[in-house]
Amino acid sequence: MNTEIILQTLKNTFGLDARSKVLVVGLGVTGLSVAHYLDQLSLPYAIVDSRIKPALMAEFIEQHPEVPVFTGGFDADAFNVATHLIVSPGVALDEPAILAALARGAKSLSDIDLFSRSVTAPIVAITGSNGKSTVTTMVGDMAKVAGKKVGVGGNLGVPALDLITDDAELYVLELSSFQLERTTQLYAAAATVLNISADHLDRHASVVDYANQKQIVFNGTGVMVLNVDDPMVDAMRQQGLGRSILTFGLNYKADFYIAKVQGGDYLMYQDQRLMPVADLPLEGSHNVANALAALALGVAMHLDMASMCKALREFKGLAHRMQKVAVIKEVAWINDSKATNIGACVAALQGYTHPLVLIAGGDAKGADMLDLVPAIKAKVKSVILMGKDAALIERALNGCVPTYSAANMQQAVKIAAGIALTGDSVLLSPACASIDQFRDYKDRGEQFTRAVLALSNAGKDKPVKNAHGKVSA
Ligand code: UMA
Ligand code: ADP
Repeated sequence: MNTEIILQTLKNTFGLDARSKVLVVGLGVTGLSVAHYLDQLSLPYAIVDSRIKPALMAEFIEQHPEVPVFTGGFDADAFNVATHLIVSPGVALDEPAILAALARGAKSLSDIDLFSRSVTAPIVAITGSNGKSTVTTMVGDMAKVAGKKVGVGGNLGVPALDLITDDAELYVLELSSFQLERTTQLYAAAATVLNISADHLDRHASVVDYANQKQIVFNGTGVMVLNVDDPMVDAMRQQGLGRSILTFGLNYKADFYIAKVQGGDYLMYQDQRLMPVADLPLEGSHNVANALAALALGVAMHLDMASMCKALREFKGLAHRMQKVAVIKEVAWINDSKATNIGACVAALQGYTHPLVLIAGGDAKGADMLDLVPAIKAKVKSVILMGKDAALIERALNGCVPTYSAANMQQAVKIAAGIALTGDSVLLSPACASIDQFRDYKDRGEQFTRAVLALSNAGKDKPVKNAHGKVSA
């Protein structure tokens, strides 16, 4: 890191220097990465977290005994003196303490702002409701196969600021709507909104508001990659005045599309045949769309086509996304725990042509579960519901398929084992967030996997339905 240049840039861009009172809001992995970054620049700061004992606090205090840390609420005094707030994505920007500080003249910036103003290598930025992690990983793999030194992270896991290295030639960032809504300085060389479906409506006022936050990804100049199958994304071409456009689509002719050539389906770039769809190792048409998006971003960054196709052929897929856990007595058990919204669950269901038992439910995050009904009606023979908003889904389904309720994942798997017949699949694709019952989606997927692997013949007894279609297992 060239600290001198970065310090100058921070001063010019944000008015931030050693005299500023910087308040890092949230002591999670983002807050820690910001702290580490400020340490490297010898800029002072304080940290605030509304939890009494954030998980990373002990480690932080041990390493930074001199840094003021306020926990157990948003300390008014800390906010009153702050000139700059660096707010973690999980903290809502309409927290009263934050609004008061901004009204008093404090500036708000994000870890992504700091990152973008500190690196010289180009940034590929990927957002959307679903497929972000998959496409981010695909583009990262493509760059690696092409021999580039690439940093891959953001919402995917490793915070952007922790990716900074002097020899990086490219950064590939997955960005959430929360990260984008607080970012003004991204300037990505290539950017995409993969798709828009209702998500995080507990934090955004409406789908339109959520889509508006997503299109912040296109600020600046470079290439914008647009999904022509998605009307809300396609409409964003009007916003990207400073950007050239590359398009992808499964249903319409785009720059990157699918064509039948001599009886086989091919991934195409304009008139160029790239590779057979059958060579893609991932299931589901949504993953074909993801591959097209990744190719478009790679072309925007001038990666060579042979390396990109090789990376796609070798792509293993990510855990908890349509992951086959086991086949037991000719029933396939699929872990799609990362389906935390309706769009992801619908995409999963669309890929099926044989009978399906679905395990769904959790925290709906304000989404309208009626949007789930047509796909369930078309593809699913029974639904096992669990979690905080199970009743919302049950009400939306209104008896169009049999439903069962489960108190926990072990029970859900046991019920599914009792219902599924030879040739069926059992799919965990909850359409909801996991936090009401699990640590996170990984914990949910792991509990599912453990329960499936522990299935015994004794656990496969048929469940008994009561008069309301509920089951006692
Ligand atoms: N906190 C408060 N007050 C609040 C909310 C949170 O003090 O009102 C504190 C918590 O006590 C905790 C800290 O903030 O100590 C956590 O901060 P955070 O929630 O912003 O989470 P991080 O650990 O910094 O992780 C974040 C992303 N988390 C969220 O956006 C919720 C991670 O995405 C991301 O990987 C990481 O930054 C690195 O960029 C996770 C996620 O669930 C995977 N993202 C959502 C999604 O994909 O749907 C958006
Ligand atoms: P994100 O990072 O946006 O959450 P992931 O790649 O982690 O995306 O996938 C999350 C969920 O969305 C998984 O259930 C996956 O099967 C599904 N999914 C992946 N790509 C798409 C897509 N293009 N459209 C709809 N659903 C998708």
